[in-house]
Amino acid sequence: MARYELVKRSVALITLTNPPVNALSSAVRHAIAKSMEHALNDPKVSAVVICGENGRFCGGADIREFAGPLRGPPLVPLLDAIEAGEKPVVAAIEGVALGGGFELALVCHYRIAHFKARLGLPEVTLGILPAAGGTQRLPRLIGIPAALELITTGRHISAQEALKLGIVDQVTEQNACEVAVEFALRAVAKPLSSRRVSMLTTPCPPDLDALLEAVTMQVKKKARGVMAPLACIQAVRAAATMPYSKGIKRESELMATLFNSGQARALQYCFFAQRTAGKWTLPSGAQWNNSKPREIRSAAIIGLGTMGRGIVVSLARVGISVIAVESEKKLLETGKQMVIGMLERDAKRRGVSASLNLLKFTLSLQDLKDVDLVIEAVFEDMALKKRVFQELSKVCRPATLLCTNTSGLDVDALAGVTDRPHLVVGMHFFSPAHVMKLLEVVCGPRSSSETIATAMSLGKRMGKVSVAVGNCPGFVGNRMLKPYLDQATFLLEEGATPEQIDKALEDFGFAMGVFRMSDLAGLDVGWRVRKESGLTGPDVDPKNPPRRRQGRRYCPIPDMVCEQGRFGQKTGRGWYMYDKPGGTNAKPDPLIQNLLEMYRSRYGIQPRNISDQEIIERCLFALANEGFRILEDGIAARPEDIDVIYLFGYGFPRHGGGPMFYSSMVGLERVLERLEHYHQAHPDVPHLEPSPLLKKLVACGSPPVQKWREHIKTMHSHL
Ligand code: 3H9
Repeated sequence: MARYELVKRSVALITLTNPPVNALSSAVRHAIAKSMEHALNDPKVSAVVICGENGRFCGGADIREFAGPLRGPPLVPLLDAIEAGEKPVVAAIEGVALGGGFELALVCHYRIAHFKARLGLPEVTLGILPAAGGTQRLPRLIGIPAALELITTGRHISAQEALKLGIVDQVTEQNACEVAVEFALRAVAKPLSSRRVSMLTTPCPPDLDALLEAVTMQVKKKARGVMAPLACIQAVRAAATMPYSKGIKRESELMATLFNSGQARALQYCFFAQRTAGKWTLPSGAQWNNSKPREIRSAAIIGLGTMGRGIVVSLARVGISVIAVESEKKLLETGKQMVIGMLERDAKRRGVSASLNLLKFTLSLQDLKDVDLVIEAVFEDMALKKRVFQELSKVCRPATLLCTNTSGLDVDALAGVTDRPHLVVGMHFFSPAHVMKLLEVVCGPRSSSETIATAMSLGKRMGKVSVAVGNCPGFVGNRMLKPYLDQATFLLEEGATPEQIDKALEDFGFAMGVFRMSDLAGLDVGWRVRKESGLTGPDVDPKNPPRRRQGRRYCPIPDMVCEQGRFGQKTGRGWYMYDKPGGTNAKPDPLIQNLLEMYRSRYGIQPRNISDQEIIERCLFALANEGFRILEDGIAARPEDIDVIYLFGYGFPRHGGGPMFYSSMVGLERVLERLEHYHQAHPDVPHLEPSPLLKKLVACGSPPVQKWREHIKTMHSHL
């Protein structure tokens, strides 16, 4: 777990060897302790260099070990001993120095970084704090404001920024390890006292309290209800006001409050879930590590609406040539100008040049005959999409992959109109597509493993978190959204207001409440879908009771809002009112209040006080209940995939872990009991009826999320 060798006759070179990121597992800590002891006691050794194998210094503590009891030497005394040693120790940082890895570098007396290295203390993103002295040493080294920013955000910085901040002593374009060895030899004669960061006095700004208060406000606003950043601020305060010996105790106390918290468990679950999600597998045995993706050099996008434009930008900025197609000259010109503007702004922000030379704009599908892949992003209309796919079949060379950016239509029905159903796959982007990280890759029953591998790998190349899902109406994300939205509107009928429901969800941690989110997305989209499915509009049988459709409860309030031309932010009116069309400042609208009151009196509904707890339970348990059904139906392979979709596509708070993990944290038994209770009160709402899988899991003793898969029949998997 660490290699020890003597180089240049007197330098002990300690190489961490724990692939893939040289995490500080108990075995690695043990090996470092032994190697350091050896180096300090060997009279031949005059200096030490610590580096990591395979060009990676260290990715920090081994997060997988957090779930069990602490084994091996604890990190704090180990690091303190390195710093206190009488021989100079140099960190040779290549790749990453993160978390405990960065803390290891901080106890070295000198730090040399390769110019491509990245450093940071991302513990806060895992619900904990840098508890191996990071909160005490970094402020002493670079001052309170800069340390606070890095510790409370978890931001990774480049070697160049680390040099500017005074974190590293030298940045090199050569082999950092070799440079560090030469550096160590020169350091032998120099005194070490000023190089021990824990011995430095923290440079303390005169307005410390005001600064900490301002950062606290910022953090509370940005990460509502999240504990770790607040604990980080307290630890940094200790660095400013206490000697190291006391500050490190405070750091440890704060860590103890966070370490076993539900938030830390959820955030660490998210870390692994995100990495698991890319590992798709099909019942045929084809999976992520045995299916080769095709290389995509050129792509075409059909449709330059909001989605199409975002997809063009996502492709062009990773170096893929894109042909963008529109049906009319005016639409093409508008789309072109917008794409160019977006790419230029994006390039300016990233300090690179805009890749405009990769773009071509055309009105003719004939221009697509040689592209490697097409993504259709036309209006959400099956007949139109089918026409486009038929055309593409005729025009594109037989090997071209045909992808559809639909948010819920049948991908297999589209595959069926082409001459290559095995090369058809869904790529469901989220709006705005160049910003949102999520991509649902929708696998039809005929999509080949190579096609799926290519779509997943293209998503990764575009910087997306890609999740493979099965083909059913709404796939995973939008299928689950329906019961969630339904509960919100039923709660309106029963006495709640949009602001009350949104506040409860935002206090829970959602980026946006359900009504603010709907206003942003546009209310007309769902209205059109409801009209097409015969739930509202002139085709509805007048004998149908107004609050029932297809034998179940139906809330017509969203239709009534749309009938008034209130389509959300874009029209300046929706569930809220806005200063102007396109405005974002949502204010409660008395007209919506009136509409709700009139509606309730018309149907004789006595409004009641609804608690925030009921709002959360009904919305979130209905959401998770559909997630259980999705698992049963084989539309998602694992609960982690569902959670990742909700974290990256629907603003579910990371410290809640996602709807499925949240259910397990609340306790499956409790979720089952509450769903039974609400279903009894609302028997005409099938989404509240507990799913068989939930019942089965409870009957099996509520196993942890990672074990649910063992209880799901995969016979009818759609993946
Ligand atoms: C800490 O240090 C606490 C301290 O303050 C001490 C307190 C006392 N542990 O991301 P990748 C796995 S907290 C265990 O796909 P990349 C990862 O799951 C820690 N496993 O690669 C994956 O496994 P698999 C603070 C880890 O190149 C594989 O390695 N440190 C760890 O895209 C490859 O990972 C952090 O928060 C770990 N620490 O990105 C850094 N790290 O192959 C967390 C990774 O089975 N790590 N794995 O799916 C990262 O941010 C990225 O992994 C990194 C590489 C940037 C390093």
